[in-house]
Amino acid sequence: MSKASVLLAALSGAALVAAHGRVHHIVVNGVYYLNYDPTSHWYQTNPPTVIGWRTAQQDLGFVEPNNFGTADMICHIAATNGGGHATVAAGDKISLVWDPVWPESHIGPVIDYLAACNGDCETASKESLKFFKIDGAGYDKSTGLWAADVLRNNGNSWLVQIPADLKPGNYVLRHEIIALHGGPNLNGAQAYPQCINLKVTGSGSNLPSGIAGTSLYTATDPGILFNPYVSSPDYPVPGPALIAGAASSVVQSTSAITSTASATLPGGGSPATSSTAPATTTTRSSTTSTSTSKTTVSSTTLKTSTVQVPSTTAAPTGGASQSKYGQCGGSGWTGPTVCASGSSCTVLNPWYAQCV
Ligand SMILES: [Cu+2]
Repeated sequence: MSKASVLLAALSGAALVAAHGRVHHIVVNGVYYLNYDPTSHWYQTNPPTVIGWRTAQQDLGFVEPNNFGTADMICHIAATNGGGHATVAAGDKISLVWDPVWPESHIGPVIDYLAACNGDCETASKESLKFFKIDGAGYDKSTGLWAADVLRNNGNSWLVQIPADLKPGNYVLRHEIIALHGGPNLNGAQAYPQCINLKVTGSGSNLPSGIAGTSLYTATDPGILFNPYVSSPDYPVPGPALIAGAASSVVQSTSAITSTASATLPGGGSPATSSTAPATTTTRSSTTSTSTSKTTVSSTTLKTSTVQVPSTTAAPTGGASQSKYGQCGGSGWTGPTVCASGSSCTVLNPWYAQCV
């Protein structure tokens, strides 16, 4: 391999890492919990024990509709149980903070599910989890915003409320953005599910019934195979109905961080190692401090960022042309770059060009 092709390979790898996104951390009542980080933990010999499920999606990518019926749809690609959990009270609101900033082009819904683990979520079989929908926001005609826009405008975070009457116990929170920029085409939508282990406390008795993660959606659901490029779209949020009493979302706000915590192990202990800080490419740090009447707590949160280096778009392989609203370019794209008549290839961002 020449030096130039080695460099190109390295650059395209960097671009893949920079694309899309994942939940970087959550904030519960001011307490910061690191989530699983596929861009760094995957490569570490002793990654920190975190509340999030480990996945094989190091490129921060997505599950495509062709795979909606497979186990990859439950908690993302080749997911395995998170090693610990966070404790929340029924009725608490949890802030799920994404990184990097969600791309403006990736319009779509934000949806949250819970599933009871019937034991420790750290060892539950993902195939046995039965998910029920606790919120699901799509397109808001009054504001002209998609839920993904609201998320980005809300400090790149989404606020989820645990039902106040939920039966105490261990639950997997399945949080998801579905990007619809390719939605007009079959298999064009992109699901970004993220799973986090929660121990829910309280005195409620409500345990809604749910369905398997492999049964949430199909590739041809009206909210999956959907053209968002119309004015004021009538968008049906896909998946099962919301549980009784649930709203499409709570009013969004961000959550100040007042302290950090490690994931709690099954049985209540703390992880032996304390390497909770994000590793590798830490380029910026910010210190937040919050005063209360009793005490002053300060904590330092580290934000990872990755240099975004899009690679050049590969040349088309043949005479095939892309249909309107289909992808026609972007980093790593090897499909058609010529658009069907009546549309032209428009670059939305370094990772995505579309026939519009
Ligand atoms: Cu993307």
